[in-house]
Amino acid sequence: MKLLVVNPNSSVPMTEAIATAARAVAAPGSEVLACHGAFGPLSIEGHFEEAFAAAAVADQVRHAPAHDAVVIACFGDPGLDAAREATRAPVLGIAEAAFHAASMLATGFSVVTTMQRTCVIAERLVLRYGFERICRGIHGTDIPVLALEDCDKATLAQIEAAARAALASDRSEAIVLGCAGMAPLCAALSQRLGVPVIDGVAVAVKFAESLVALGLQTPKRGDYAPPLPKRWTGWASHFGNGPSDSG
Ligand code: 5HY
Repeated sequence: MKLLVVNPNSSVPMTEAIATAARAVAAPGSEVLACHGAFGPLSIEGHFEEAFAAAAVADQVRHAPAHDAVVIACFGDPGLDAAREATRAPVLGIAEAAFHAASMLATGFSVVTTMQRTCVIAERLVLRYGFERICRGIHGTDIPVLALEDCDKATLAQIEAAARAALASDRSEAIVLGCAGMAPLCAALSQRLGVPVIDGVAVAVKFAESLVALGLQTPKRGDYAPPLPKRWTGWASHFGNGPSDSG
């Protein structure tokens, strides 16, 4: 199968790290096609940036080569619904996948993420996906997303400490990593913490493989029907059908 892994931010090093994490767990028959947004911020740490990231995801999926499934590798799951309109392949966001995995392992989990200001994005996803009864806490570390590109021992120690504090204060038994850029740290954190530490990139890859193996696809009717044909204008004119208007 061909698995399209989209990094919604435009960081090349982070895209490479995400691709490595995906390939580390992908089945022998799975080819990982990694890409990143053709435009937008180098990292996504707020609502304004996420708006452009969602458009970048939709752009990548709409114009992607043939694929069997899509993983959106950013913890805000930006553009998830738009991507599901744009393809019949299953589309998984790493936050949604990670929450589901945590719910199969523990009665309660905590999220440890990057900037405090992004916690509200995770809080809204917990409510959207229906995990408010078992997500017992969401904790920011104020570690910038791009600081994870060359994560040093101090950063790893800071995330570990935040996870320990979350497990204790929330009375939870699993940790969800709240950033795709944390994927390379998952194994070390799992070993240090002694509880399930869930990286949404890896989980989304395996869930996607399962859906494809079961022949399950996104229904192209109703809520996820393809976008209606119409003319688009300006820089987004290439999304439209019919004579473009560059005005
Ligand atoms: C991510 N931002 O996974 C999120 C993390 C966050 O650029 N990739 C990003 O804090 O929302």
